Amino acid sequence: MTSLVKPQHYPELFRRYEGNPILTANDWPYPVHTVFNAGACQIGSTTLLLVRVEDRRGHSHLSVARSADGISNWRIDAQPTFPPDPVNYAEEAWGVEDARVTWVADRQEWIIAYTAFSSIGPLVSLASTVDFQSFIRLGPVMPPEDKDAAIFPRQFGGRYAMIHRPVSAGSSGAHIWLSFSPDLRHWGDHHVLLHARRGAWWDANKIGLSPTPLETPEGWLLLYHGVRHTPGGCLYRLGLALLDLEQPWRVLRRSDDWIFAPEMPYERQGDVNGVVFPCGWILDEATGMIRMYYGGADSCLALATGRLSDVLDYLRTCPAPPPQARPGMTA
Ligand code: BMA
Repeated sequence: MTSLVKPQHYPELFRRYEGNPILTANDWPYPVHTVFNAGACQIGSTTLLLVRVEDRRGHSHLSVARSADGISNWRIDAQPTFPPDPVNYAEEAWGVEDARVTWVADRQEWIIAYTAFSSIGPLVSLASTVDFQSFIRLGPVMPPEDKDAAIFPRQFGGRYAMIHRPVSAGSSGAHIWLSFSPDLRHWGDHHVLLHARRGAWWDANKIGLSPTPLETPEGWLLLYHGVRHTPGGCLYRLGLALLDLEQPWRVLRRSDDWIFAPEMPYERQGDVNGVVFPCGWILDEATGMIRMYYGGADSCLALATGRLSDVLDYLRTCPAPPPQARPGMTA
């Protein structure tokens, strides 16, 4: 299978690493079916990925991979780092998936938002860690169906903020929501942050956050996925938005176009064809380069890099959406 013809006239904000995929099941020290959709963070000179690993039952766990350059020579934990614990946490009966990792400075710990796949649907759970060896579960924080969650690294007006994506039966779409909490356990002030568009749009009907929001001088940078249903199956593509730094419920910009989409064979063909799914990205402050780690076709892990200044330049050309509802108001 060959890759798509590369469009000439669109900006290439994120360039694929030519050695992709960077990690596959064959790299794992124990038998696994697939590895994909990794959260990512930088700890000193080490890049750490919290990788979703699926076994042959179809259940997922999370495992840590570490690298000095963020590209190669990954050191992978010999055992699952964060296996599901269905005995104590029934909501993890069918596995844990798609971690987003945030350093929360006022707590001096990492908060991991992940999907717990319960027997009545996926929901959002949180856990904390300081070393990615031992973890404290905070338990489920959103009922099913809800996923694609991440915590902001700092508080707003004395409250933590979380982006997530609830789905309700019979709804007119699955939208990205923002909620607040005084303690990371009790969440409220729910309101819609970004609506899925309708009709022919690439991000019609179903959207969700991709990596953890990234703080930039111009606002919180969001990368989100839109799911397009086609006769040939779903297409998961990525778009951008920018939120106000102090009032993150205010959407300053949103791209009309998708900026990254399945093109290469390892993105177009796998367990789920046509999927690019980042859960982590890392900004290198010294070079201004972002490393985006993404799952390809639910079957491997890949890397693409982009310059933050190019992304922000591009967003400045994107439309400012109409004003959103404020916290305390539902949409
Ligand atoms: C989404 C999530 C992702 C997955 C994607 C494509 O709903 O479950 O983990 O990569 O579907 O299958």
